[in-house]
Amino acid sequence: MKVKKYVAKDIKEAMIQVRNELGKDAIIIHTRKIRKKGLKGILGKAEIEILAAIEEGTDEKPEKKPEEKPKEAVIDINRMQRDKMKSQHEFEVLNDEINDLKAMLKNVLNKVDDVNEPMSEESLDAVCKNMIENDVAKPIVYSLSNRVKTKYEGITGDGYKKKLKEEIGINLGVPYSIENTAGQKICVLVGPTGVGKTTTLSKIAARLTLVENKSVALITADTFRIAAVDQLKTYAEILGIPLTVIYENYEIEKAIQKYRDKDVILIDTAGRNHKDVELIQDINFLIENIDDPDIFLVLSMTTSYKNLVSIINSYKFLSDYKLIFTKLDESSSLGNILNIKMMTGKELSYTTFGQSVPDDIEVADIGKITNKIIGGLDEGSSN
Ligand SMILES: Nc1nc2c(ncn2[C@@H]2O[C@H](COP(=O)(O)OP(=O)(O)OP(=O)(O)O)[C@@H](O)[C@H]2O)c(=O)[nH]1
Ligand SMILES: [Mg+2]
Repeated sequence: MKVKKYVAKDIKEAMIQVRNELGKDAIIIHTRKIRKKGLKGILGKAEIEILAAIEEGTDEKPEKKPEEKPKEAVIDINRMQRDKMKSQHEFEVLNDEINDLKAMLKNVLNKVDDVNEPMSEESLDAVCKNMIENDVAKPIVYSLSNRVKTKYEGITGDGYKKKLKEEIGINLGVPYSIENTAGQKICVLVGPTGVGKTTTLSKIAARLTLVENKSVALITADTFRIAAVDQLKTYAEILGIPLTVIYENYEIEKAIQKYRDKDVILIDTAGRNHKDVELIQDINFLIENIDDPDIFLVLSMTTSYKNLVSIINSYKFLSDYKLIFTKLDESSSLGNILNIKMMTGKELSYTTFGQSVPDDIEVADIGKITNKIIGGLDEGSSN
């Protein structure tokens, strides 16, 4: 018996080879689909391998070429194919399986590409690095980033950045503004020396008077510096609003009584060295004479994180207060706004970004602050 193996691109071609070489009496021993080795073989088209045999002594002469006897050749092939229906069916099943495998492999490769393409880890690190660069405290960066990664599994690139921005926005909260609150408001500005309390108070007074049409009165308890009263008197005169100077804490009650009819009473205090605990706590004697005050702790963006933490600690005795951040124009990063907001849990209110009264103030713009903290997104106008 003569046995021979044939390889062709499909069964039809293989059978023609068998018939041409071994004749029409050839027996098919087995057929199978084969692939070349390696990735090319996996992804490329499979070939058909046929093992055929012919009894020695039988007419081995190949038939004439199919082109010469096309009808007979076709009939032959059909017969042989019918004989081997079972094998062919197996081919088809195998073929389907291979196609499925190919599709699966392609899918897996695509997925690998998806993960690698934006180099997600790198882009996550870049956003975090940017936040750290913008002075956001590392534990806050890690915590926010992890929160986003946990909430939105597998998030990367711009999507991650957007969600992180949203998370920062949530943590910064909705800022408080005096003009949006009903009833009489008595606001006291406190904070370290030279941070911009008097200037900010003048800006708020101007906004309320000129833009919001509110009736406003000013009280200053800052008689530490001779110029302090004059500074506020000037703004009060320009705005056409009353100003009362108090020299002792207890006088505040009477002064407030005087302005019963006003929508807003703004009270300025002397800047205090936050390391002088006694001096700082003196503010309590003023506050305890005020019914339901809105206290604003004024902090400058030019103060270091370490000092801001120390200031916050020295004002711990205040049961509640809002945060005002000044001098954003003098700071290249706004990370400390997020740090202090998250550390204290107190409401944000205004930010100021220049010396000009009344222009350089706004109710904290969370979008702008967030963009500046994250970096790489549109930053808006202030500073
Ligand atoms: N660049 C910049 N300067 C500001 C801003 N706000 C206030 N200043 C300036 O900071 C300086 C101090 O401002 P004040 O309003 O007197 O500060 P203060 O906290 O009242 O100071 P004390 O009453 O002495 O504690 C002034 O020169 C202001 O013009 C701001 O947002 N940006
Ligand atoms: Mg002042």
